[in-house]
Amino acid sequence: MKDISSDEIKCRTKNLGADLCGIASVERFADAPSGFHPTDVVAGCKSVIVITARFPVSTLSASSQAAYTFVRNRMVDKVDSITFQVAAELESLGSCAVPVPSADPYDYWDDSRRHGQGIISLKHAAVRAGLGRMGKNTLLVNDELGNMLWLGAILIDKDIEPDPIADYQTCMPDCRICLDSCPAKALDGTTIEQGKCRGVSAKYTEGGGGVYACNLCRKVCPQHSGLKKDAMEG
Ligand code: B12
Repeated sequence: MKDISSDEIKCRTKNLGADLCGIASVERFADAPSGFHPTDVVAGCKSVIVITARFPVSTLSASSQAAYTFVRNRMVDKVDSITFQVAAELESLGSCAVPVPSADPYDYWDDSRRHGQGIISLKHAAVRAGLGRMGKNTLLVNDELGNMLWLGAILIDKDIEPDPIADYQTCMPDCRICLDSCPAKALDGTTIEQGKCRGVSAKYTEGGGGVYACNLCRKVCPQHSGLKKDAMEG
């Protein structure tokens, strides 16, 4: 099999609709919790390819939670189609390449805490692939796209040139706007209490189906659609 380069992978993901693609070597996941390390999912994993697509910002201005949910669901389809397609192509070139679901399904669920965990955490993977830093709202913040992005990843058994880790500052040191705006008080600046968040954000009705009823922690962020460079320097 011929070696596949980082540039070829990035070009292919972008042709299929990704806005950004970064690569992390598996060594960067040494601090991942047991059960959620890339090699717990694919024993021979050597690199994690992380992609992101821009989440249309206009949807934040809609008063309809169904409109936001519709866009969110289309983002799941878009990103999952890209990782599914690229993983299949990498496999046909001789790799073991496994796409990570960008939302559900996932295996781990603790009913008592209403706490779920993706097969790997995509935001931690994105940090390790140089795509941004974690904000106080526990979301990934990218300098160009802010937190308005949707992540996907492929676990692959090949060494691919990794990208440098992002070194920009995201949240302003004294900013608490996401923490104070959370109607469930689910955020503490580093983690989220999922049961509290789900209590206000996950709504299901027999007629209307499932709706994401809250997205305030991403909407109120002054950096939600990209870093305001002047503010960060001042
Ligand atoms: C379960 C889940 C949720 C849960 C928990 C969210 C969370 N912050 O973890 C709930 C229902 C609350 C949720 C809500 C939302 N979600 Co959500 N969600 C997921 C999902 C499917 C899994 C996330 C996960 O595993 N969390 C559990 C872990 C990370 O947290 P934990 O148990 O506290 O883990 C601790 C340790 O175990 C450790 N850890 C865990 N893994 C690793 C790995 C390494 C390397 C290290 C060092 C440490 C470490 O760190 C944690 C803190 O100590 C991901 C998709 C994915 N596969 O990643 C999307 C995802 C995180 N969600 C996303 C989004 C957009 C949302 C919402 C905005 C949706 C909405 N309502 O509009 C809200 C935002 C709420 C918020 N502020 O987080 C996006 C985030 C994009 C971004 N910019 O970061 C993701 C990545 C989906 C995607 N494909 O883009 N979500």
